[in-house]
Amino acid sequence: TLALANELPGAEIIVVSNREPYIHNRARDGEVSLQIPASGLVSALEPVVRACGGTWVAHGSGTADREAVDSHDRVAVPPDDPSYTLRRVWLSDEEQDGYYYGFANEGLWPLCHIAFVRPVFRESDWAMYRAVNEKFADAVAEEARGEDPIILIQDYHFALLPRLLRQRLPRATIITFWHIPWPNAETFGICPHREEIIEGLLGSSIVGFHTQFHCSNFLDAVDRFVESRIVRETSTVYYGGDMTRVRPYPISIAWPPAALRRQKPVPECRAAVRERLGLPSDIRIAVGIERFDYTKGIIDRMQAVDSFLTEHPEWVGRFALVQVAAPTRSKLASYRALQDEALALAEEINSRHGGEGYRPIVLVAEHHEPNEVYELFRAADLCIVSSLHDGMNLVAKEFVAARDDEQGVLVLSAFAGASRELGEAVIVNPYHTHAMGEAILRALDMPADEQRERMILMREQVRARNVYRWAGQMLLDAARLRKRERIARLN
Ligand code: GDG
Repeated sequence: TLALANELPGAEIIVVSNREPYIHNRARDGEVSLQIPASGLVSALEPVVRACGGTWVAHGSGTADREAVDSHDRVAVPPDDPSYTLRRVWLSDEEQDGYYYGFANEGLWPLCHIAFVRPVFRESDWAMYRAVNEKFADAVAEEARGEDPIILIQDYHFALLPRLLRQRLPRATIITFWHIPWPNAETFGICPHREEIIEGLLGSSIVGFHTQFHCSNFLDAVDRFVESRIVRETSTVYYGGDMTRVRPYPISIAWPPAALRRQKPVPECRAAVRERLGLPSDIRIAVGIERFDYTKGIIDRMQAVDSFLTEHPEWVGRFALVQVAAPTRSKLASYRALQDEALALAEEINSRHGGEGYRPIVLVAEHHEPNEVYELFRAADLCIVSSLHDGMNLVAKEFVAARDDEQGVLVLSAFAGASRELGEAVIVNPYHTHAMGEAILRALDMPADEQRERMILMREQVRARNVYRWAGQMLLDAARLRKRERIARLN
């Protein structure tokens, strides 16, 4: 942080995301409680903004958010140690339906994940998406004190925002990070608004993705759908009068993670979790933790457990999958259908392999506190991340960070960005049910020495390439750009 402050003397930092890092809710008893949302983006970015200060602009979504506001829709956060300003933007139900549920989550989310859920593009959603991007552009311009802030735009909700901000603040340094995959050009091409989306993003000084693969896909889409000049060697796009660099910044977690500080030793976590879930003390467990989303391969993971128990019946009664799935986007039919399907499948598998108090699949469809999440990671013999497609996946990195005992096996989808960095995991294809079942067996049989060797390498990777480095690298690139621009203006 100190080095960064030297590189960016007096720079003003503004982060924009849909989700706010602190949600104020009023409970039935009238008490206001503070919720920290289950989102990869917030887990990754919040520690950085805490360290740098500045302003975070986001949609105010909590039932008591408006009451928590001091003046002009601003509030100082975190509440117990105020270190930056949260500026809330208020959206009507109609705006939220069109921009968030509609265009962003029924259009762009399935489009970019190639998850075989057909993307839906409604004209009315697109109109709302454009209007909300304008609304955020006004809010950011209002918050900016100087002419050249550094603006960090987060995610697929704001593809049009970079260009709208470039018009309002021509000298700003705009860094846009796309947290989900960017599909190949052919797939992206089915989006009816592909040109506008690409032109919008090219208002950025830098566009970032998790992997080089997603950067290349983006450059291919630029090449195919807009008139521009691309220099592949430096990954730079010249479009109109603008120059945009396209760079990989693999996201990560804070090291050490805050929730690890309050954890008991691993044997105590193992005992506590087994007791709380009513499982025998000697049972081996796998954990899965995520938002209840169809890209995460929750159904496929349960099918793999089914295949494993069918092929290796000696494990019946000795192994269980503990699946935590926090409900998300439940307003959308595709999400409700997944929840129903998963509950029914868990019941069906449990009735076939279970009995006498034994359930091979323990499905808890509730949000958990970070402490409980880390306790589960520490209690587990293996963690299964079986995303069908995932930008990065922070759960994989959190599991590795949680295991300071250097034990435990990570079973990881080849289609999560994290598999590029965590090669010592047992890498699986979640579409290959039988092979994933065999991977579970391999993980359960893995000797302690081998677990340790693999875990040490993965922990080293997550420690060295932590979230401070992710944000730091983006800000250092911004600093270099600003210096170059200053020199160019001198000539
Ligand atoms: C997007 C991209 C990319 C989950 N359930 C609970 C809970 N979580 C936390 C996890 C983790 C976070 O939510 C999920 O992060 P992921 O990265 O795995 O996934 P997405 O939310 O889809 O995030 C993804 C990420 O953005 C960052 O760029 O990696 O590819 O899809 O931190 O621990 N946390 C709590 N209770 C839960 O029940 N407290």
